[in-house]
Amino acid sequence: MITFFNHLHAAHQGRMEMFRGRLVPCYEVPNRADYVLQELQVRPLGAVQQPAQWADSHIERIHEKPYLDFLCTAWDRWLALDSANAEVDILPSVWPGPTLRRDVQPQNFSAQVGLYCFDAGTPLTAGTWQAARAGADCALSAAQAVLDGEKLSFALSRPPGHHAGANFYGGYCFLNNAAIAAEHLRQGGAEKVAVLDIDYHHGNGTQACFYDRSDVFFASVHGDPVTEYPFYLGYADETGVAAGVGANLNIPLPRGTDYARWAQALDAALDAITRYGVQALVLSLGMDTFEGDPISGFKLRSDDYFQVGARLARLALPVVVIFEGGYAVREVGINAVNLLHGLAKA
Ligand code: OKP
Ligand code: ZN
Repeated sequence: MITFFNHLHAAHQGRMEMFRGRLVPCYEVPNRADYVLQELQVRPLGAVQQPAQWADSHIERIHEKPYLDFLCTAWDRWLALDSANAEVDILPSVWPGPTLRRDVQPQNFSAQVGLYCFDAGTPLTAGTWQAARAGADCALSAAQAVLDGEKLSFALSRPPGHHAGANFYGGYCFLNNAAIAAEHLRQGGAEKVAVLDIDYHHGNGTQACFYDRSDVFFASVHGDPVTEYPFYLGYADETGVAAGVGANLNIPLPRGTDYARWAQALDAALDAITRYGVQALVLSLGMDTFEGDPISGFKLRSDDYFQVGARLARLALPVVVIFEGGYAVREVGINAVNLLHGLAKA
C-alpha cells in the first residue's frame, strides 16, 4: 500500500458547529488524521508520501467553477466584511428553500454561503481551502498510483468529501475526494469503476455526482436517512436516472445495527459491484460505523475491521481508499489500520 498524506490538512480547524440551537465544538478535528498516521507508523503498510500538486482542471471535472471560486475566496471576503470575523468561522444562516431561486447568485456574502452550503454544521475557516485542496491532491495521487499498477493506495486527508457535490458543501465536506479519484481513474483508462461508501452517513454528494452515469457504479451501506444524517437522500429506491439507471445502490440500515447484519449488507454491495464488472474500486472509508462513535449508531467493534478488509479483498480489484468520517478520535487510527491490514494481507 502507498499512502498520501499532507500536513496542510491541519489548516482546516473548525471551531464550532450548530447543534440543537447551540454552537458546540466541532467533531471533525485535525488529530483524526494524525491518529491514523501514527497507527500506520506503529503497524506500517508501505510508504507514506506527499501528494503531487495537481492542476485545478482535475477538480473541475467534478466541481463547478463558480463553486470553486467561492470556496477559495470565501475567507478573504469574510475578513473584508469585518476584520473581527477572524475570530469566528463562516456558517450559513439563510438558504434557498422551496420556491426560492437557486439559479441566481446574489452578491450578498451570507446569501452566497447559504446557496452553496446545505447545513449549519460545516464551518468554513481560514485554512479550509488549502486543506481541502491538498486533500484532493492526495486523492488524485492515490488514483494515479493505482493507474500506475499499485494494488492499494490510501488518501489520508481531511476534511472528508462524500457529502460535497458539484456545487455544494456540507456534512464537514468541501471537495469530493472519492468522486475526484473515481473520475481520475476513468480518465486514466478504467472503463468502469465503482465507488463503495461505508461511512455511517450516506454519501449524498458522491451519489449526486454520478447519478446519471453508467461508468461509475455507486454503492453505499449507511444509517437509514429516515432517522440519520443527511436525511434527504440515501433511500433504497434511488437506483439512478437516464444512463445511470441500475448504477446506484443504497442499503440503509437501522440505528443499532451490529457487525453480523452490517456485513450481510456489505456482501450484498460487493456482489452488486462484482456483477457490474468494474476495473477498479474507490472506497469511501468512514470509520464512524464503530460502536464508540459519538455521532453515529452502528455497533462495529475494533476487531471487526480486520474482517471488513478481508471481505473487501475478495473483490480482487485495485483499491483507492479515501478517508472520510470517524469521530471516536482515540480509536480511529486503530480501526482504520485494522481494516487496511485486513485488506492488504488477505
Ligand atoms: C460527516 B461524515 C452531530 C450532527 C451531525 C453532520 C454529520 C456529518 C458527517 N451533532 N452533523 O459523513 O462522517
Ligand atoms: Zn460519516
